[in-house]
Amino acid sequence: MRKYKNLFLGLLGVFALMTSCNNQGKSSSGGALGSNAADRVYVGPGEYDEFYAFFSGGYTGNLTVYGLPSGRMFKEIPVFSQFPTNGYGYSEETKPMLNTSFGFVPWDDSHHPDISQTNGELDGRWIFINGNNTPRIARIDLTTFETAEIIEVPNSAGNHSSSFITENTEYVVAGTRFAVPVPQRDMPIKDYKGNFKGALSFISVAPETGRMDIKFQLMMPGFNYDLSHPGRGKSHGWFFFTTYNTEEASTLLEVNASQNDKDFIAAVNWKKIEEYVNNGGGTMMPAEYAHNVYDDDTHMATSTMKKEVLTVDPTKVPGAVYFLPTPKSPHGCDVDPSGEYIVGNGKLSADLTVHSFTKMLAAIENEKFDGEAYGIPILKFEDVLAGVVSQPGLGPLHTEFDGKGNAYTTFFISSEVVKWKLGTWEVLDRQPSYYSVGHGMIPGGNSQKPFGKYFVSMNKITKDRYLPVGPEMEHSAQLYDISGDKMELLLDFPTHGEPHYAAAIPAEILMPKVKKIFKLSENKHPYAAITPNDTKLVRDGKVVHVYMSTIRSHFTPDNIEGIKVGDKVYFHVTNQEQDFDVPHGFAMIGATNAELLIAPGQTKTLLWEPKKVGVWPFYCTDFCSALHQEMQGYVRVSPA
Ligand code: CUK
Ligand code: CUA
Repeated sequence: MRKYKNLFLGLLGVFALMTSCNNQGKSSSGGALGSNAADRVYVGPGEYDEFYAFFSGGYTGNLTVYGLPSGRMFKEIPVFSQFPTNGYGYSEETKPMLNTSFGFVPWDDSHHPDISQTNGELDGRWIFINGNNTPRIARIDLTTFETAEIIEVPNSAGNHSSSFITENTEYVVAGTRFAVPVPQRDMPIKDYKGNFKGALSFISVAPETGRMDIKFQLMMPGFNYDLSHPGRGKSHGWFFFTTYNTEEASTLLEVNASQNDKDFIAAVNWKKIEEYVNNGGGTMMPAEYAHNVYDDDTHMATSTMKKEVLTVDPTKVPGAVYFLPTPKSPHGCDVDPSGEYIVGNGKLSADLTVHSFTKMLAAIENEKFDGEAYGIPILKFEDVLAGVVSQPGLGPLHTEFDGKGNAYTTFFISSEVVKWKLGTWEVLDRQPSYYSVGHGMIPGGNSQKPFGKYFVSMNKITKDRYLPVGPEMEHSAQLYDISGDKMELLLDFPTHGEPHYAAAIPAEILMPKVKKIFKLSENKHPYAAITPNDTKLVRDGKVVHVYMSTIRSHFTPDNIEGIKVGDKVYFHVTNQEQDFDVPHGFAMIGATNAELLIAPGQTKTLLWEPKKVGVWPFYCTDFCSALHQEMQGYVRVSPA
């Protein structure tokens, strides 16, 4: 333990040194800039990028869309956070998306996007992302780039080892970072050990609709489940989770946690558990969680509160769960495209540990056990080990694969990306990252078929890379060309929020699926104004519904009378345009929510509660035509 402590302090020292070195004023481009870098990232006016890249927004709670190789940002997709730009989470239609068992939670911390797959290859139907803080998983529809569904994950806290998907998108998997009492109750924190649980949730995804449902929760010992990855190919049917704090300390000061020389990678045979629950296994337990679904036809979200969840005790399903000892607080848990290698990045270890799936099966078969933890067999380290990448850098976090037999691991502390060979474990190349890289990403790197042309590093520290903008900077990504033997740095570009992870897909797969308008004729919104005759004002007590239409360059109706102080006025605005990229906005003076941005064919609703007598204007916020400034109207508000 003392030895280990010294290593830890040593790592911190190196980190301090590194950051202080980087602090010496303006850097150059930072070493090996690829030749013709500008040409290789330049996407000319009117040209398209080769890849769509989706970056998690971290503490923005959202997801941003970039083009690669240009590094241009195309969109921010609101997911877990209210978004004034288009009224998400403010409009009546989208508010239910942010319901949880804790009430309305209009913010989260999103970490890991993952794109849906068919037969282990990216299919571009949906992208999933986790809400880390108030545990939730979201599904974004990649035909509309809108959040289609959010499911809360009960019995969890710090939904971090999420949201990774199996190779046919059978499941999106969520693992709890914080172990908690299950069910939640008032108990002494010091009694954590042996009493808290770590829920690993297997959320089924309906093949056609994508609809999510918690199939079962595996109630694991109270470790911290940090990251996860599905098996693929030969290991399809298994899921792997890194753990830390297997000491189960309630305070993670270094003296308490990290005592164990090795933590675990938990290997879960989900197919076996699926069979067990399909045959009536498991225990239904009370659990409140919200399930929110956005309907593209009505353009409305509904929120349902669920009351129970199926839980599984891993010791009741023999052969379903094993622990693979892995040195020192492994963070990333990455499975190579063949499904054979499971890379455990022990962030406090000097080496990279790679386990073999084949050897794991043999060790299970031959009962090569090294004791057990809470009834779960621990496999012998030597019997599952495929190899070790020896001292490649400091602070390994995450590994990606190029599909050509190479792996790329990010090193937070030594601030670099290291390329090494699967099977021989030799280091082939290294490039610095500026600075302190977290995840890396290769398009399709989470699938059986990566597109190993680019590697993107997502860096935590941006100082001295861009014009300073005060003490707070956006994070930064760097694009490397990895098509040759050596990685070549091509480009820096700022990202938005904290992009923990990203996922990318070739534009040629996704672009043909993208919707350009919503068909007005298919608009099933109950308050839609599809034809000019549908616009009207309907009063029901103090509630007023305004069925309003908007089309260049007019709102109908645009002079509204008969409204009184204290009314609740719902403006249901239908955009009757049927041309690509002609949205209209709607903003009302004194509205305490936000504006609306209404896509062609869509209906959105703003609630306005007038407080003052007078004649009050509204207008279109999106410059839509030469007569944009003429898109305006008045509401007369009379005394109550
Ligand atoms: S991550 Cu979430 S703490 Cu290494 Cu996947 Cu950044
Ligand atoms: Cu409609 Cu501006």
